[in-house]
Amino acid sequence: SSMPGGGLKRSDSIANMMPEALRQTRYQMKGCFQRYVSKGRRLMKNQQLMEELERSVDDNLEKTKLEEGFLGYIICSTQEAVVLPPFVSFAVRMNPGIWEYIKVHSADLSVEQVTPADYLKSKETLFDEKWACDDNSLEVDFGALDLSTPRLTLPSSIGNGMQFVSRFMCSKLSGKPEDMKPLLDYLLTLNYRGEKLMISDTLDTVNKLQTALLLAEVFVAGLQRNTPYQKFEQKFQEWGLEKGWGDTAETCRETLNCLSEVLQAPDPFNMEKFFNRVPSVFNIVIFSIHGYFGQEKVLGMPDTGGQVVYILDQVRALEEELLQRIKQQGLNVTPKILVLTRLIPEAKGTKCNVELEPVEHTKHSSIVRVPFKSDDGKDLRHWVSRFDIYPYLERYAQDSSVKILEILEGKPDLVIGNYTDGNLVASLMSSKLGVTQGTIAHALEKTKYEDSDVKWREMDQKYHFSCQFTADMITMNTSDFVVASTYQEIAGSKEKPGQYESHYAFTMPGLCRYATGINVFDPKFNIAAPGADQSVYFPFTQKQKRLTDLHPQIEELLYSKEDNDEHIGYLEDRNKPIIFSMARLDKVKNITGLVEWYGQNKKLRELVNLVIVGGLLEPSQSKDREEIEEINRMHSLMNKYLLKGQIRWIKAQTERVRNGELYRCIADTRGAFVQPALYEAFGLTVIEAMNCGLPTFATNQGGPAEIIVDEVSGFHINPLNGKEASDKIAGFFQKCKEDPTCWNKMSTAGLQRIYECYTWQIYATKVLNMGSMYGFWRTLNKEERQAKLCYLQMFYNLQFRQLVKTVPKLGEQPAQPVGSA
Ligand code: UDP
Ligand code: LCN
Repeated sequence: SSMPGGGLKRSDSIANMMPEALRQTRYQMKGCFQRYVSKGRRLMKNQQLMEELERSVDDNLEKTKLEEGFLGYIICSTQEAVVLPPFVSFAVRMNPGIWEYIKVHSADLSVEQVTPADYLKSKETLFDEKWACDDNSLEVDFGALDLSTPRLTLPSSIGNGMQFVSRFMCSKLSGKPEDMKPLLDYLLTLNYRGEKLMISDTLDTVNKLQTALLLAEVFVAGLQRNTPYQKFEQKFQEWGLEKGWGDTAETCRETLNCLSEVLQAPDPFNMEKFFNRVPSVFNIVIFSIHGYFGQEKVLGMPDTGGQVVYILDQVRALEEELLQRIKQQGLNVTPKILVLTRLIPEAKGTKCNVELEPVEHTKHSSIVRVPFKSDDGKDLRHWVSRFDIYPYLERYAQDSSVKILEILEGKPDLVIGNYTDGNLVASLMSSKLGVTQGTIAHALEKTKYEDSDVKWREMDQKYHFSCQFTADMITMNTSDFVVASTYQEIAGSKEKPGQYESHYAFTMPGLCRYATGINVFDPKFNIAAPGADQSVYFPFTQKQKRLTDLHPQIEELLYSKEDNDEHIGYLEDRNKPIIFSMARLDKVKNITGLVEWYGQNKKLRELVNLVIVGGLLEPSQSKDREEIEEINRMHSLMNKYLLKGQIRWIKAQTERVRNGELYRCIADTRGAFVQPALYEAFGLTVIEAMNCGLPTFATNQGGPAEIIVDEVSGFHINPLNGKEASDKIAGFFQKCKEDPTCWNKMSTAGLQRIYECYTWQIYATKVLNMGSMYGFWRTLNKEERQAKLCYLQMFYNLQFRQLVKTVPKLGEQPAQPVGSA
């Protein structure tokens, strides 16, 4: 049985089993290790290790034996190895989240298990030897401060934090009645603007509380189920019970019973159920700082993509869920959700220069924009790339706090950050105000660029990863809970480490070594997948809701013959189904890859047309370096494969309502959506397409691999194997031609998958439950938490602030975008 986050039990550790395995194939292994060390010092990745293992054996039978044996398995599970002759150190990952570091002597094949820090030191030697050897280089170990935080142990449980927190709470509170004291103390703090909720100060012992609960439960059980709370409010007050138990006799009875059960002998089910009802969250602040954040004309602006869509939908869903809960709690309270972003005076036709804007389709939620300030106290006028934003954040945290306290007339109950900048500001605010904090990071930049940690110096001028990764470490460790969209975002897959997991132990030579950064077995990690706005993305079959007014425009967009500023290319044969893709024209989105696959696949070209929405159409129109390259590539592919007549390329479309209808019009052609990204953190477009009933082919690299069950609710495609991917698509359309029910089946199965797992309603329920559960959880280890916050505060001050000084303040002039990766 392995222990989480690295250490294995001595008896079955790799280091323990390896010598025997090495002995069995000693001769071949010596050859293999000789190869590893022959090129001198270097960092080797998994693929290289495998290749050289293979090359070191001539005999095919021996080769198979070796690869299928235990050693082959270890090397296959090694993410990377540091070669410092005569030693080779391996970072082995046998299972998601579980790492072991071993050092092998290449000549005598002796094996030693080493700590993550020792492994990192060898790695640093390759990049900055002096710093690696310095005993007093900065080493940070956030894990050292989590002495009593329980950990999950099974990789399969990662991302189910809440469920485990509920169990841990039970064991912590079990036993003598005094052990329940923390829960009582917590309930005594509940209030709305000073007005007590649930229990009054008279119930100051667990015993008194239990008695009151019993009396009240017996009483409400005798009433008509739907008797309104007001009818027996008086009675409750006599027992020391305040508002918040429920709106009717029946809901009150359930809540009372739940707490009675918990107090008698806590069990995770009742614990969770009780906390899902506790009135503790009314006001929420969500940070999404870097612009452009707005409700119209912002998509397609630099650094603006899924995050904006996600937050607007999230706010609507959270507000709806809050209203429903408040009603059920029998309270007359108006919840508020504020989305805090940056005010940009030079707004380029967007509303990003407007201070306060209500969120559409909500009653009580608004966007609040607070400007960045320059050193002389003036408002910063221009957009600043998310990579250059660090110098403005601390001041922003102060200014936005003032604004928030003013609007809410008090503290929020929950703050949620998005992306590095939003999370950092959320951390500063939650530490200062003592508020529960959740973090969300749709994309952690560290994993997007290979070796961006050890090679940080090379990239720092352009990307300022020294600031970004430091900030990410601070926020992940400050936060009470983390909301991830998928399992792979946290802990990857069997083959590939997750985004958070890659922050477990890493080093930035010359800057800081993270002996433990963040451990994915921490119960703070939770999966709550977003959905798509179902009023915009609904099935093509819902005829009465279809936006037929938009059909002439969409008809023009898809089928007119002439090129113009909006689109180029045309579709000769209207009778063919359309395969459709829509994304920002970034390299990772791999839209040009799809165009090339299509160009090269004769069969696919016979069967379907291709429609692309994304980017701008001419290189001269774009400022983004990466986008310019992709635009040029689109043109050259269209020429090379003579695609005109079969492809339509439409520039980025910013109207989501029309986009919804566009997906449905594609479904009318009995087409499909294709998401070919080299890597996709989540993939909102996949969810949108499936909601419209469009069969979907999506990358197997990242989130979509989890959203879609291959061949059941859609298809996985391997973006690194275009031939295989395009054959798979062609195969489906060929089959549909022979048996049209095939298409309908896939369409329906996709929708079913969405309704079961990917709706905003499911999301909102989960996130509000987190706010409530972790709000209590954070009170249980106060001293330890406090100690960790002190450590983090020191790190912020001594490290982060210094790094920020290296970032030029670019916001005073119109910026040249770095290229949004
Ligand atoms: N989108 C859009 N117009 C475009 C390209 C994308 O409206 O031209 C929307 C798309 O519908 C989706 C979001 O932008 O809601 C992109 O989210 P996704 O997760 O697919 O990618 P991201 O841009 O966040 O990496
Ligand atoms: C989240 C996204 O979805 C991307 O579109 C952004 O580029 C990234 O965050 C940074 O805002």
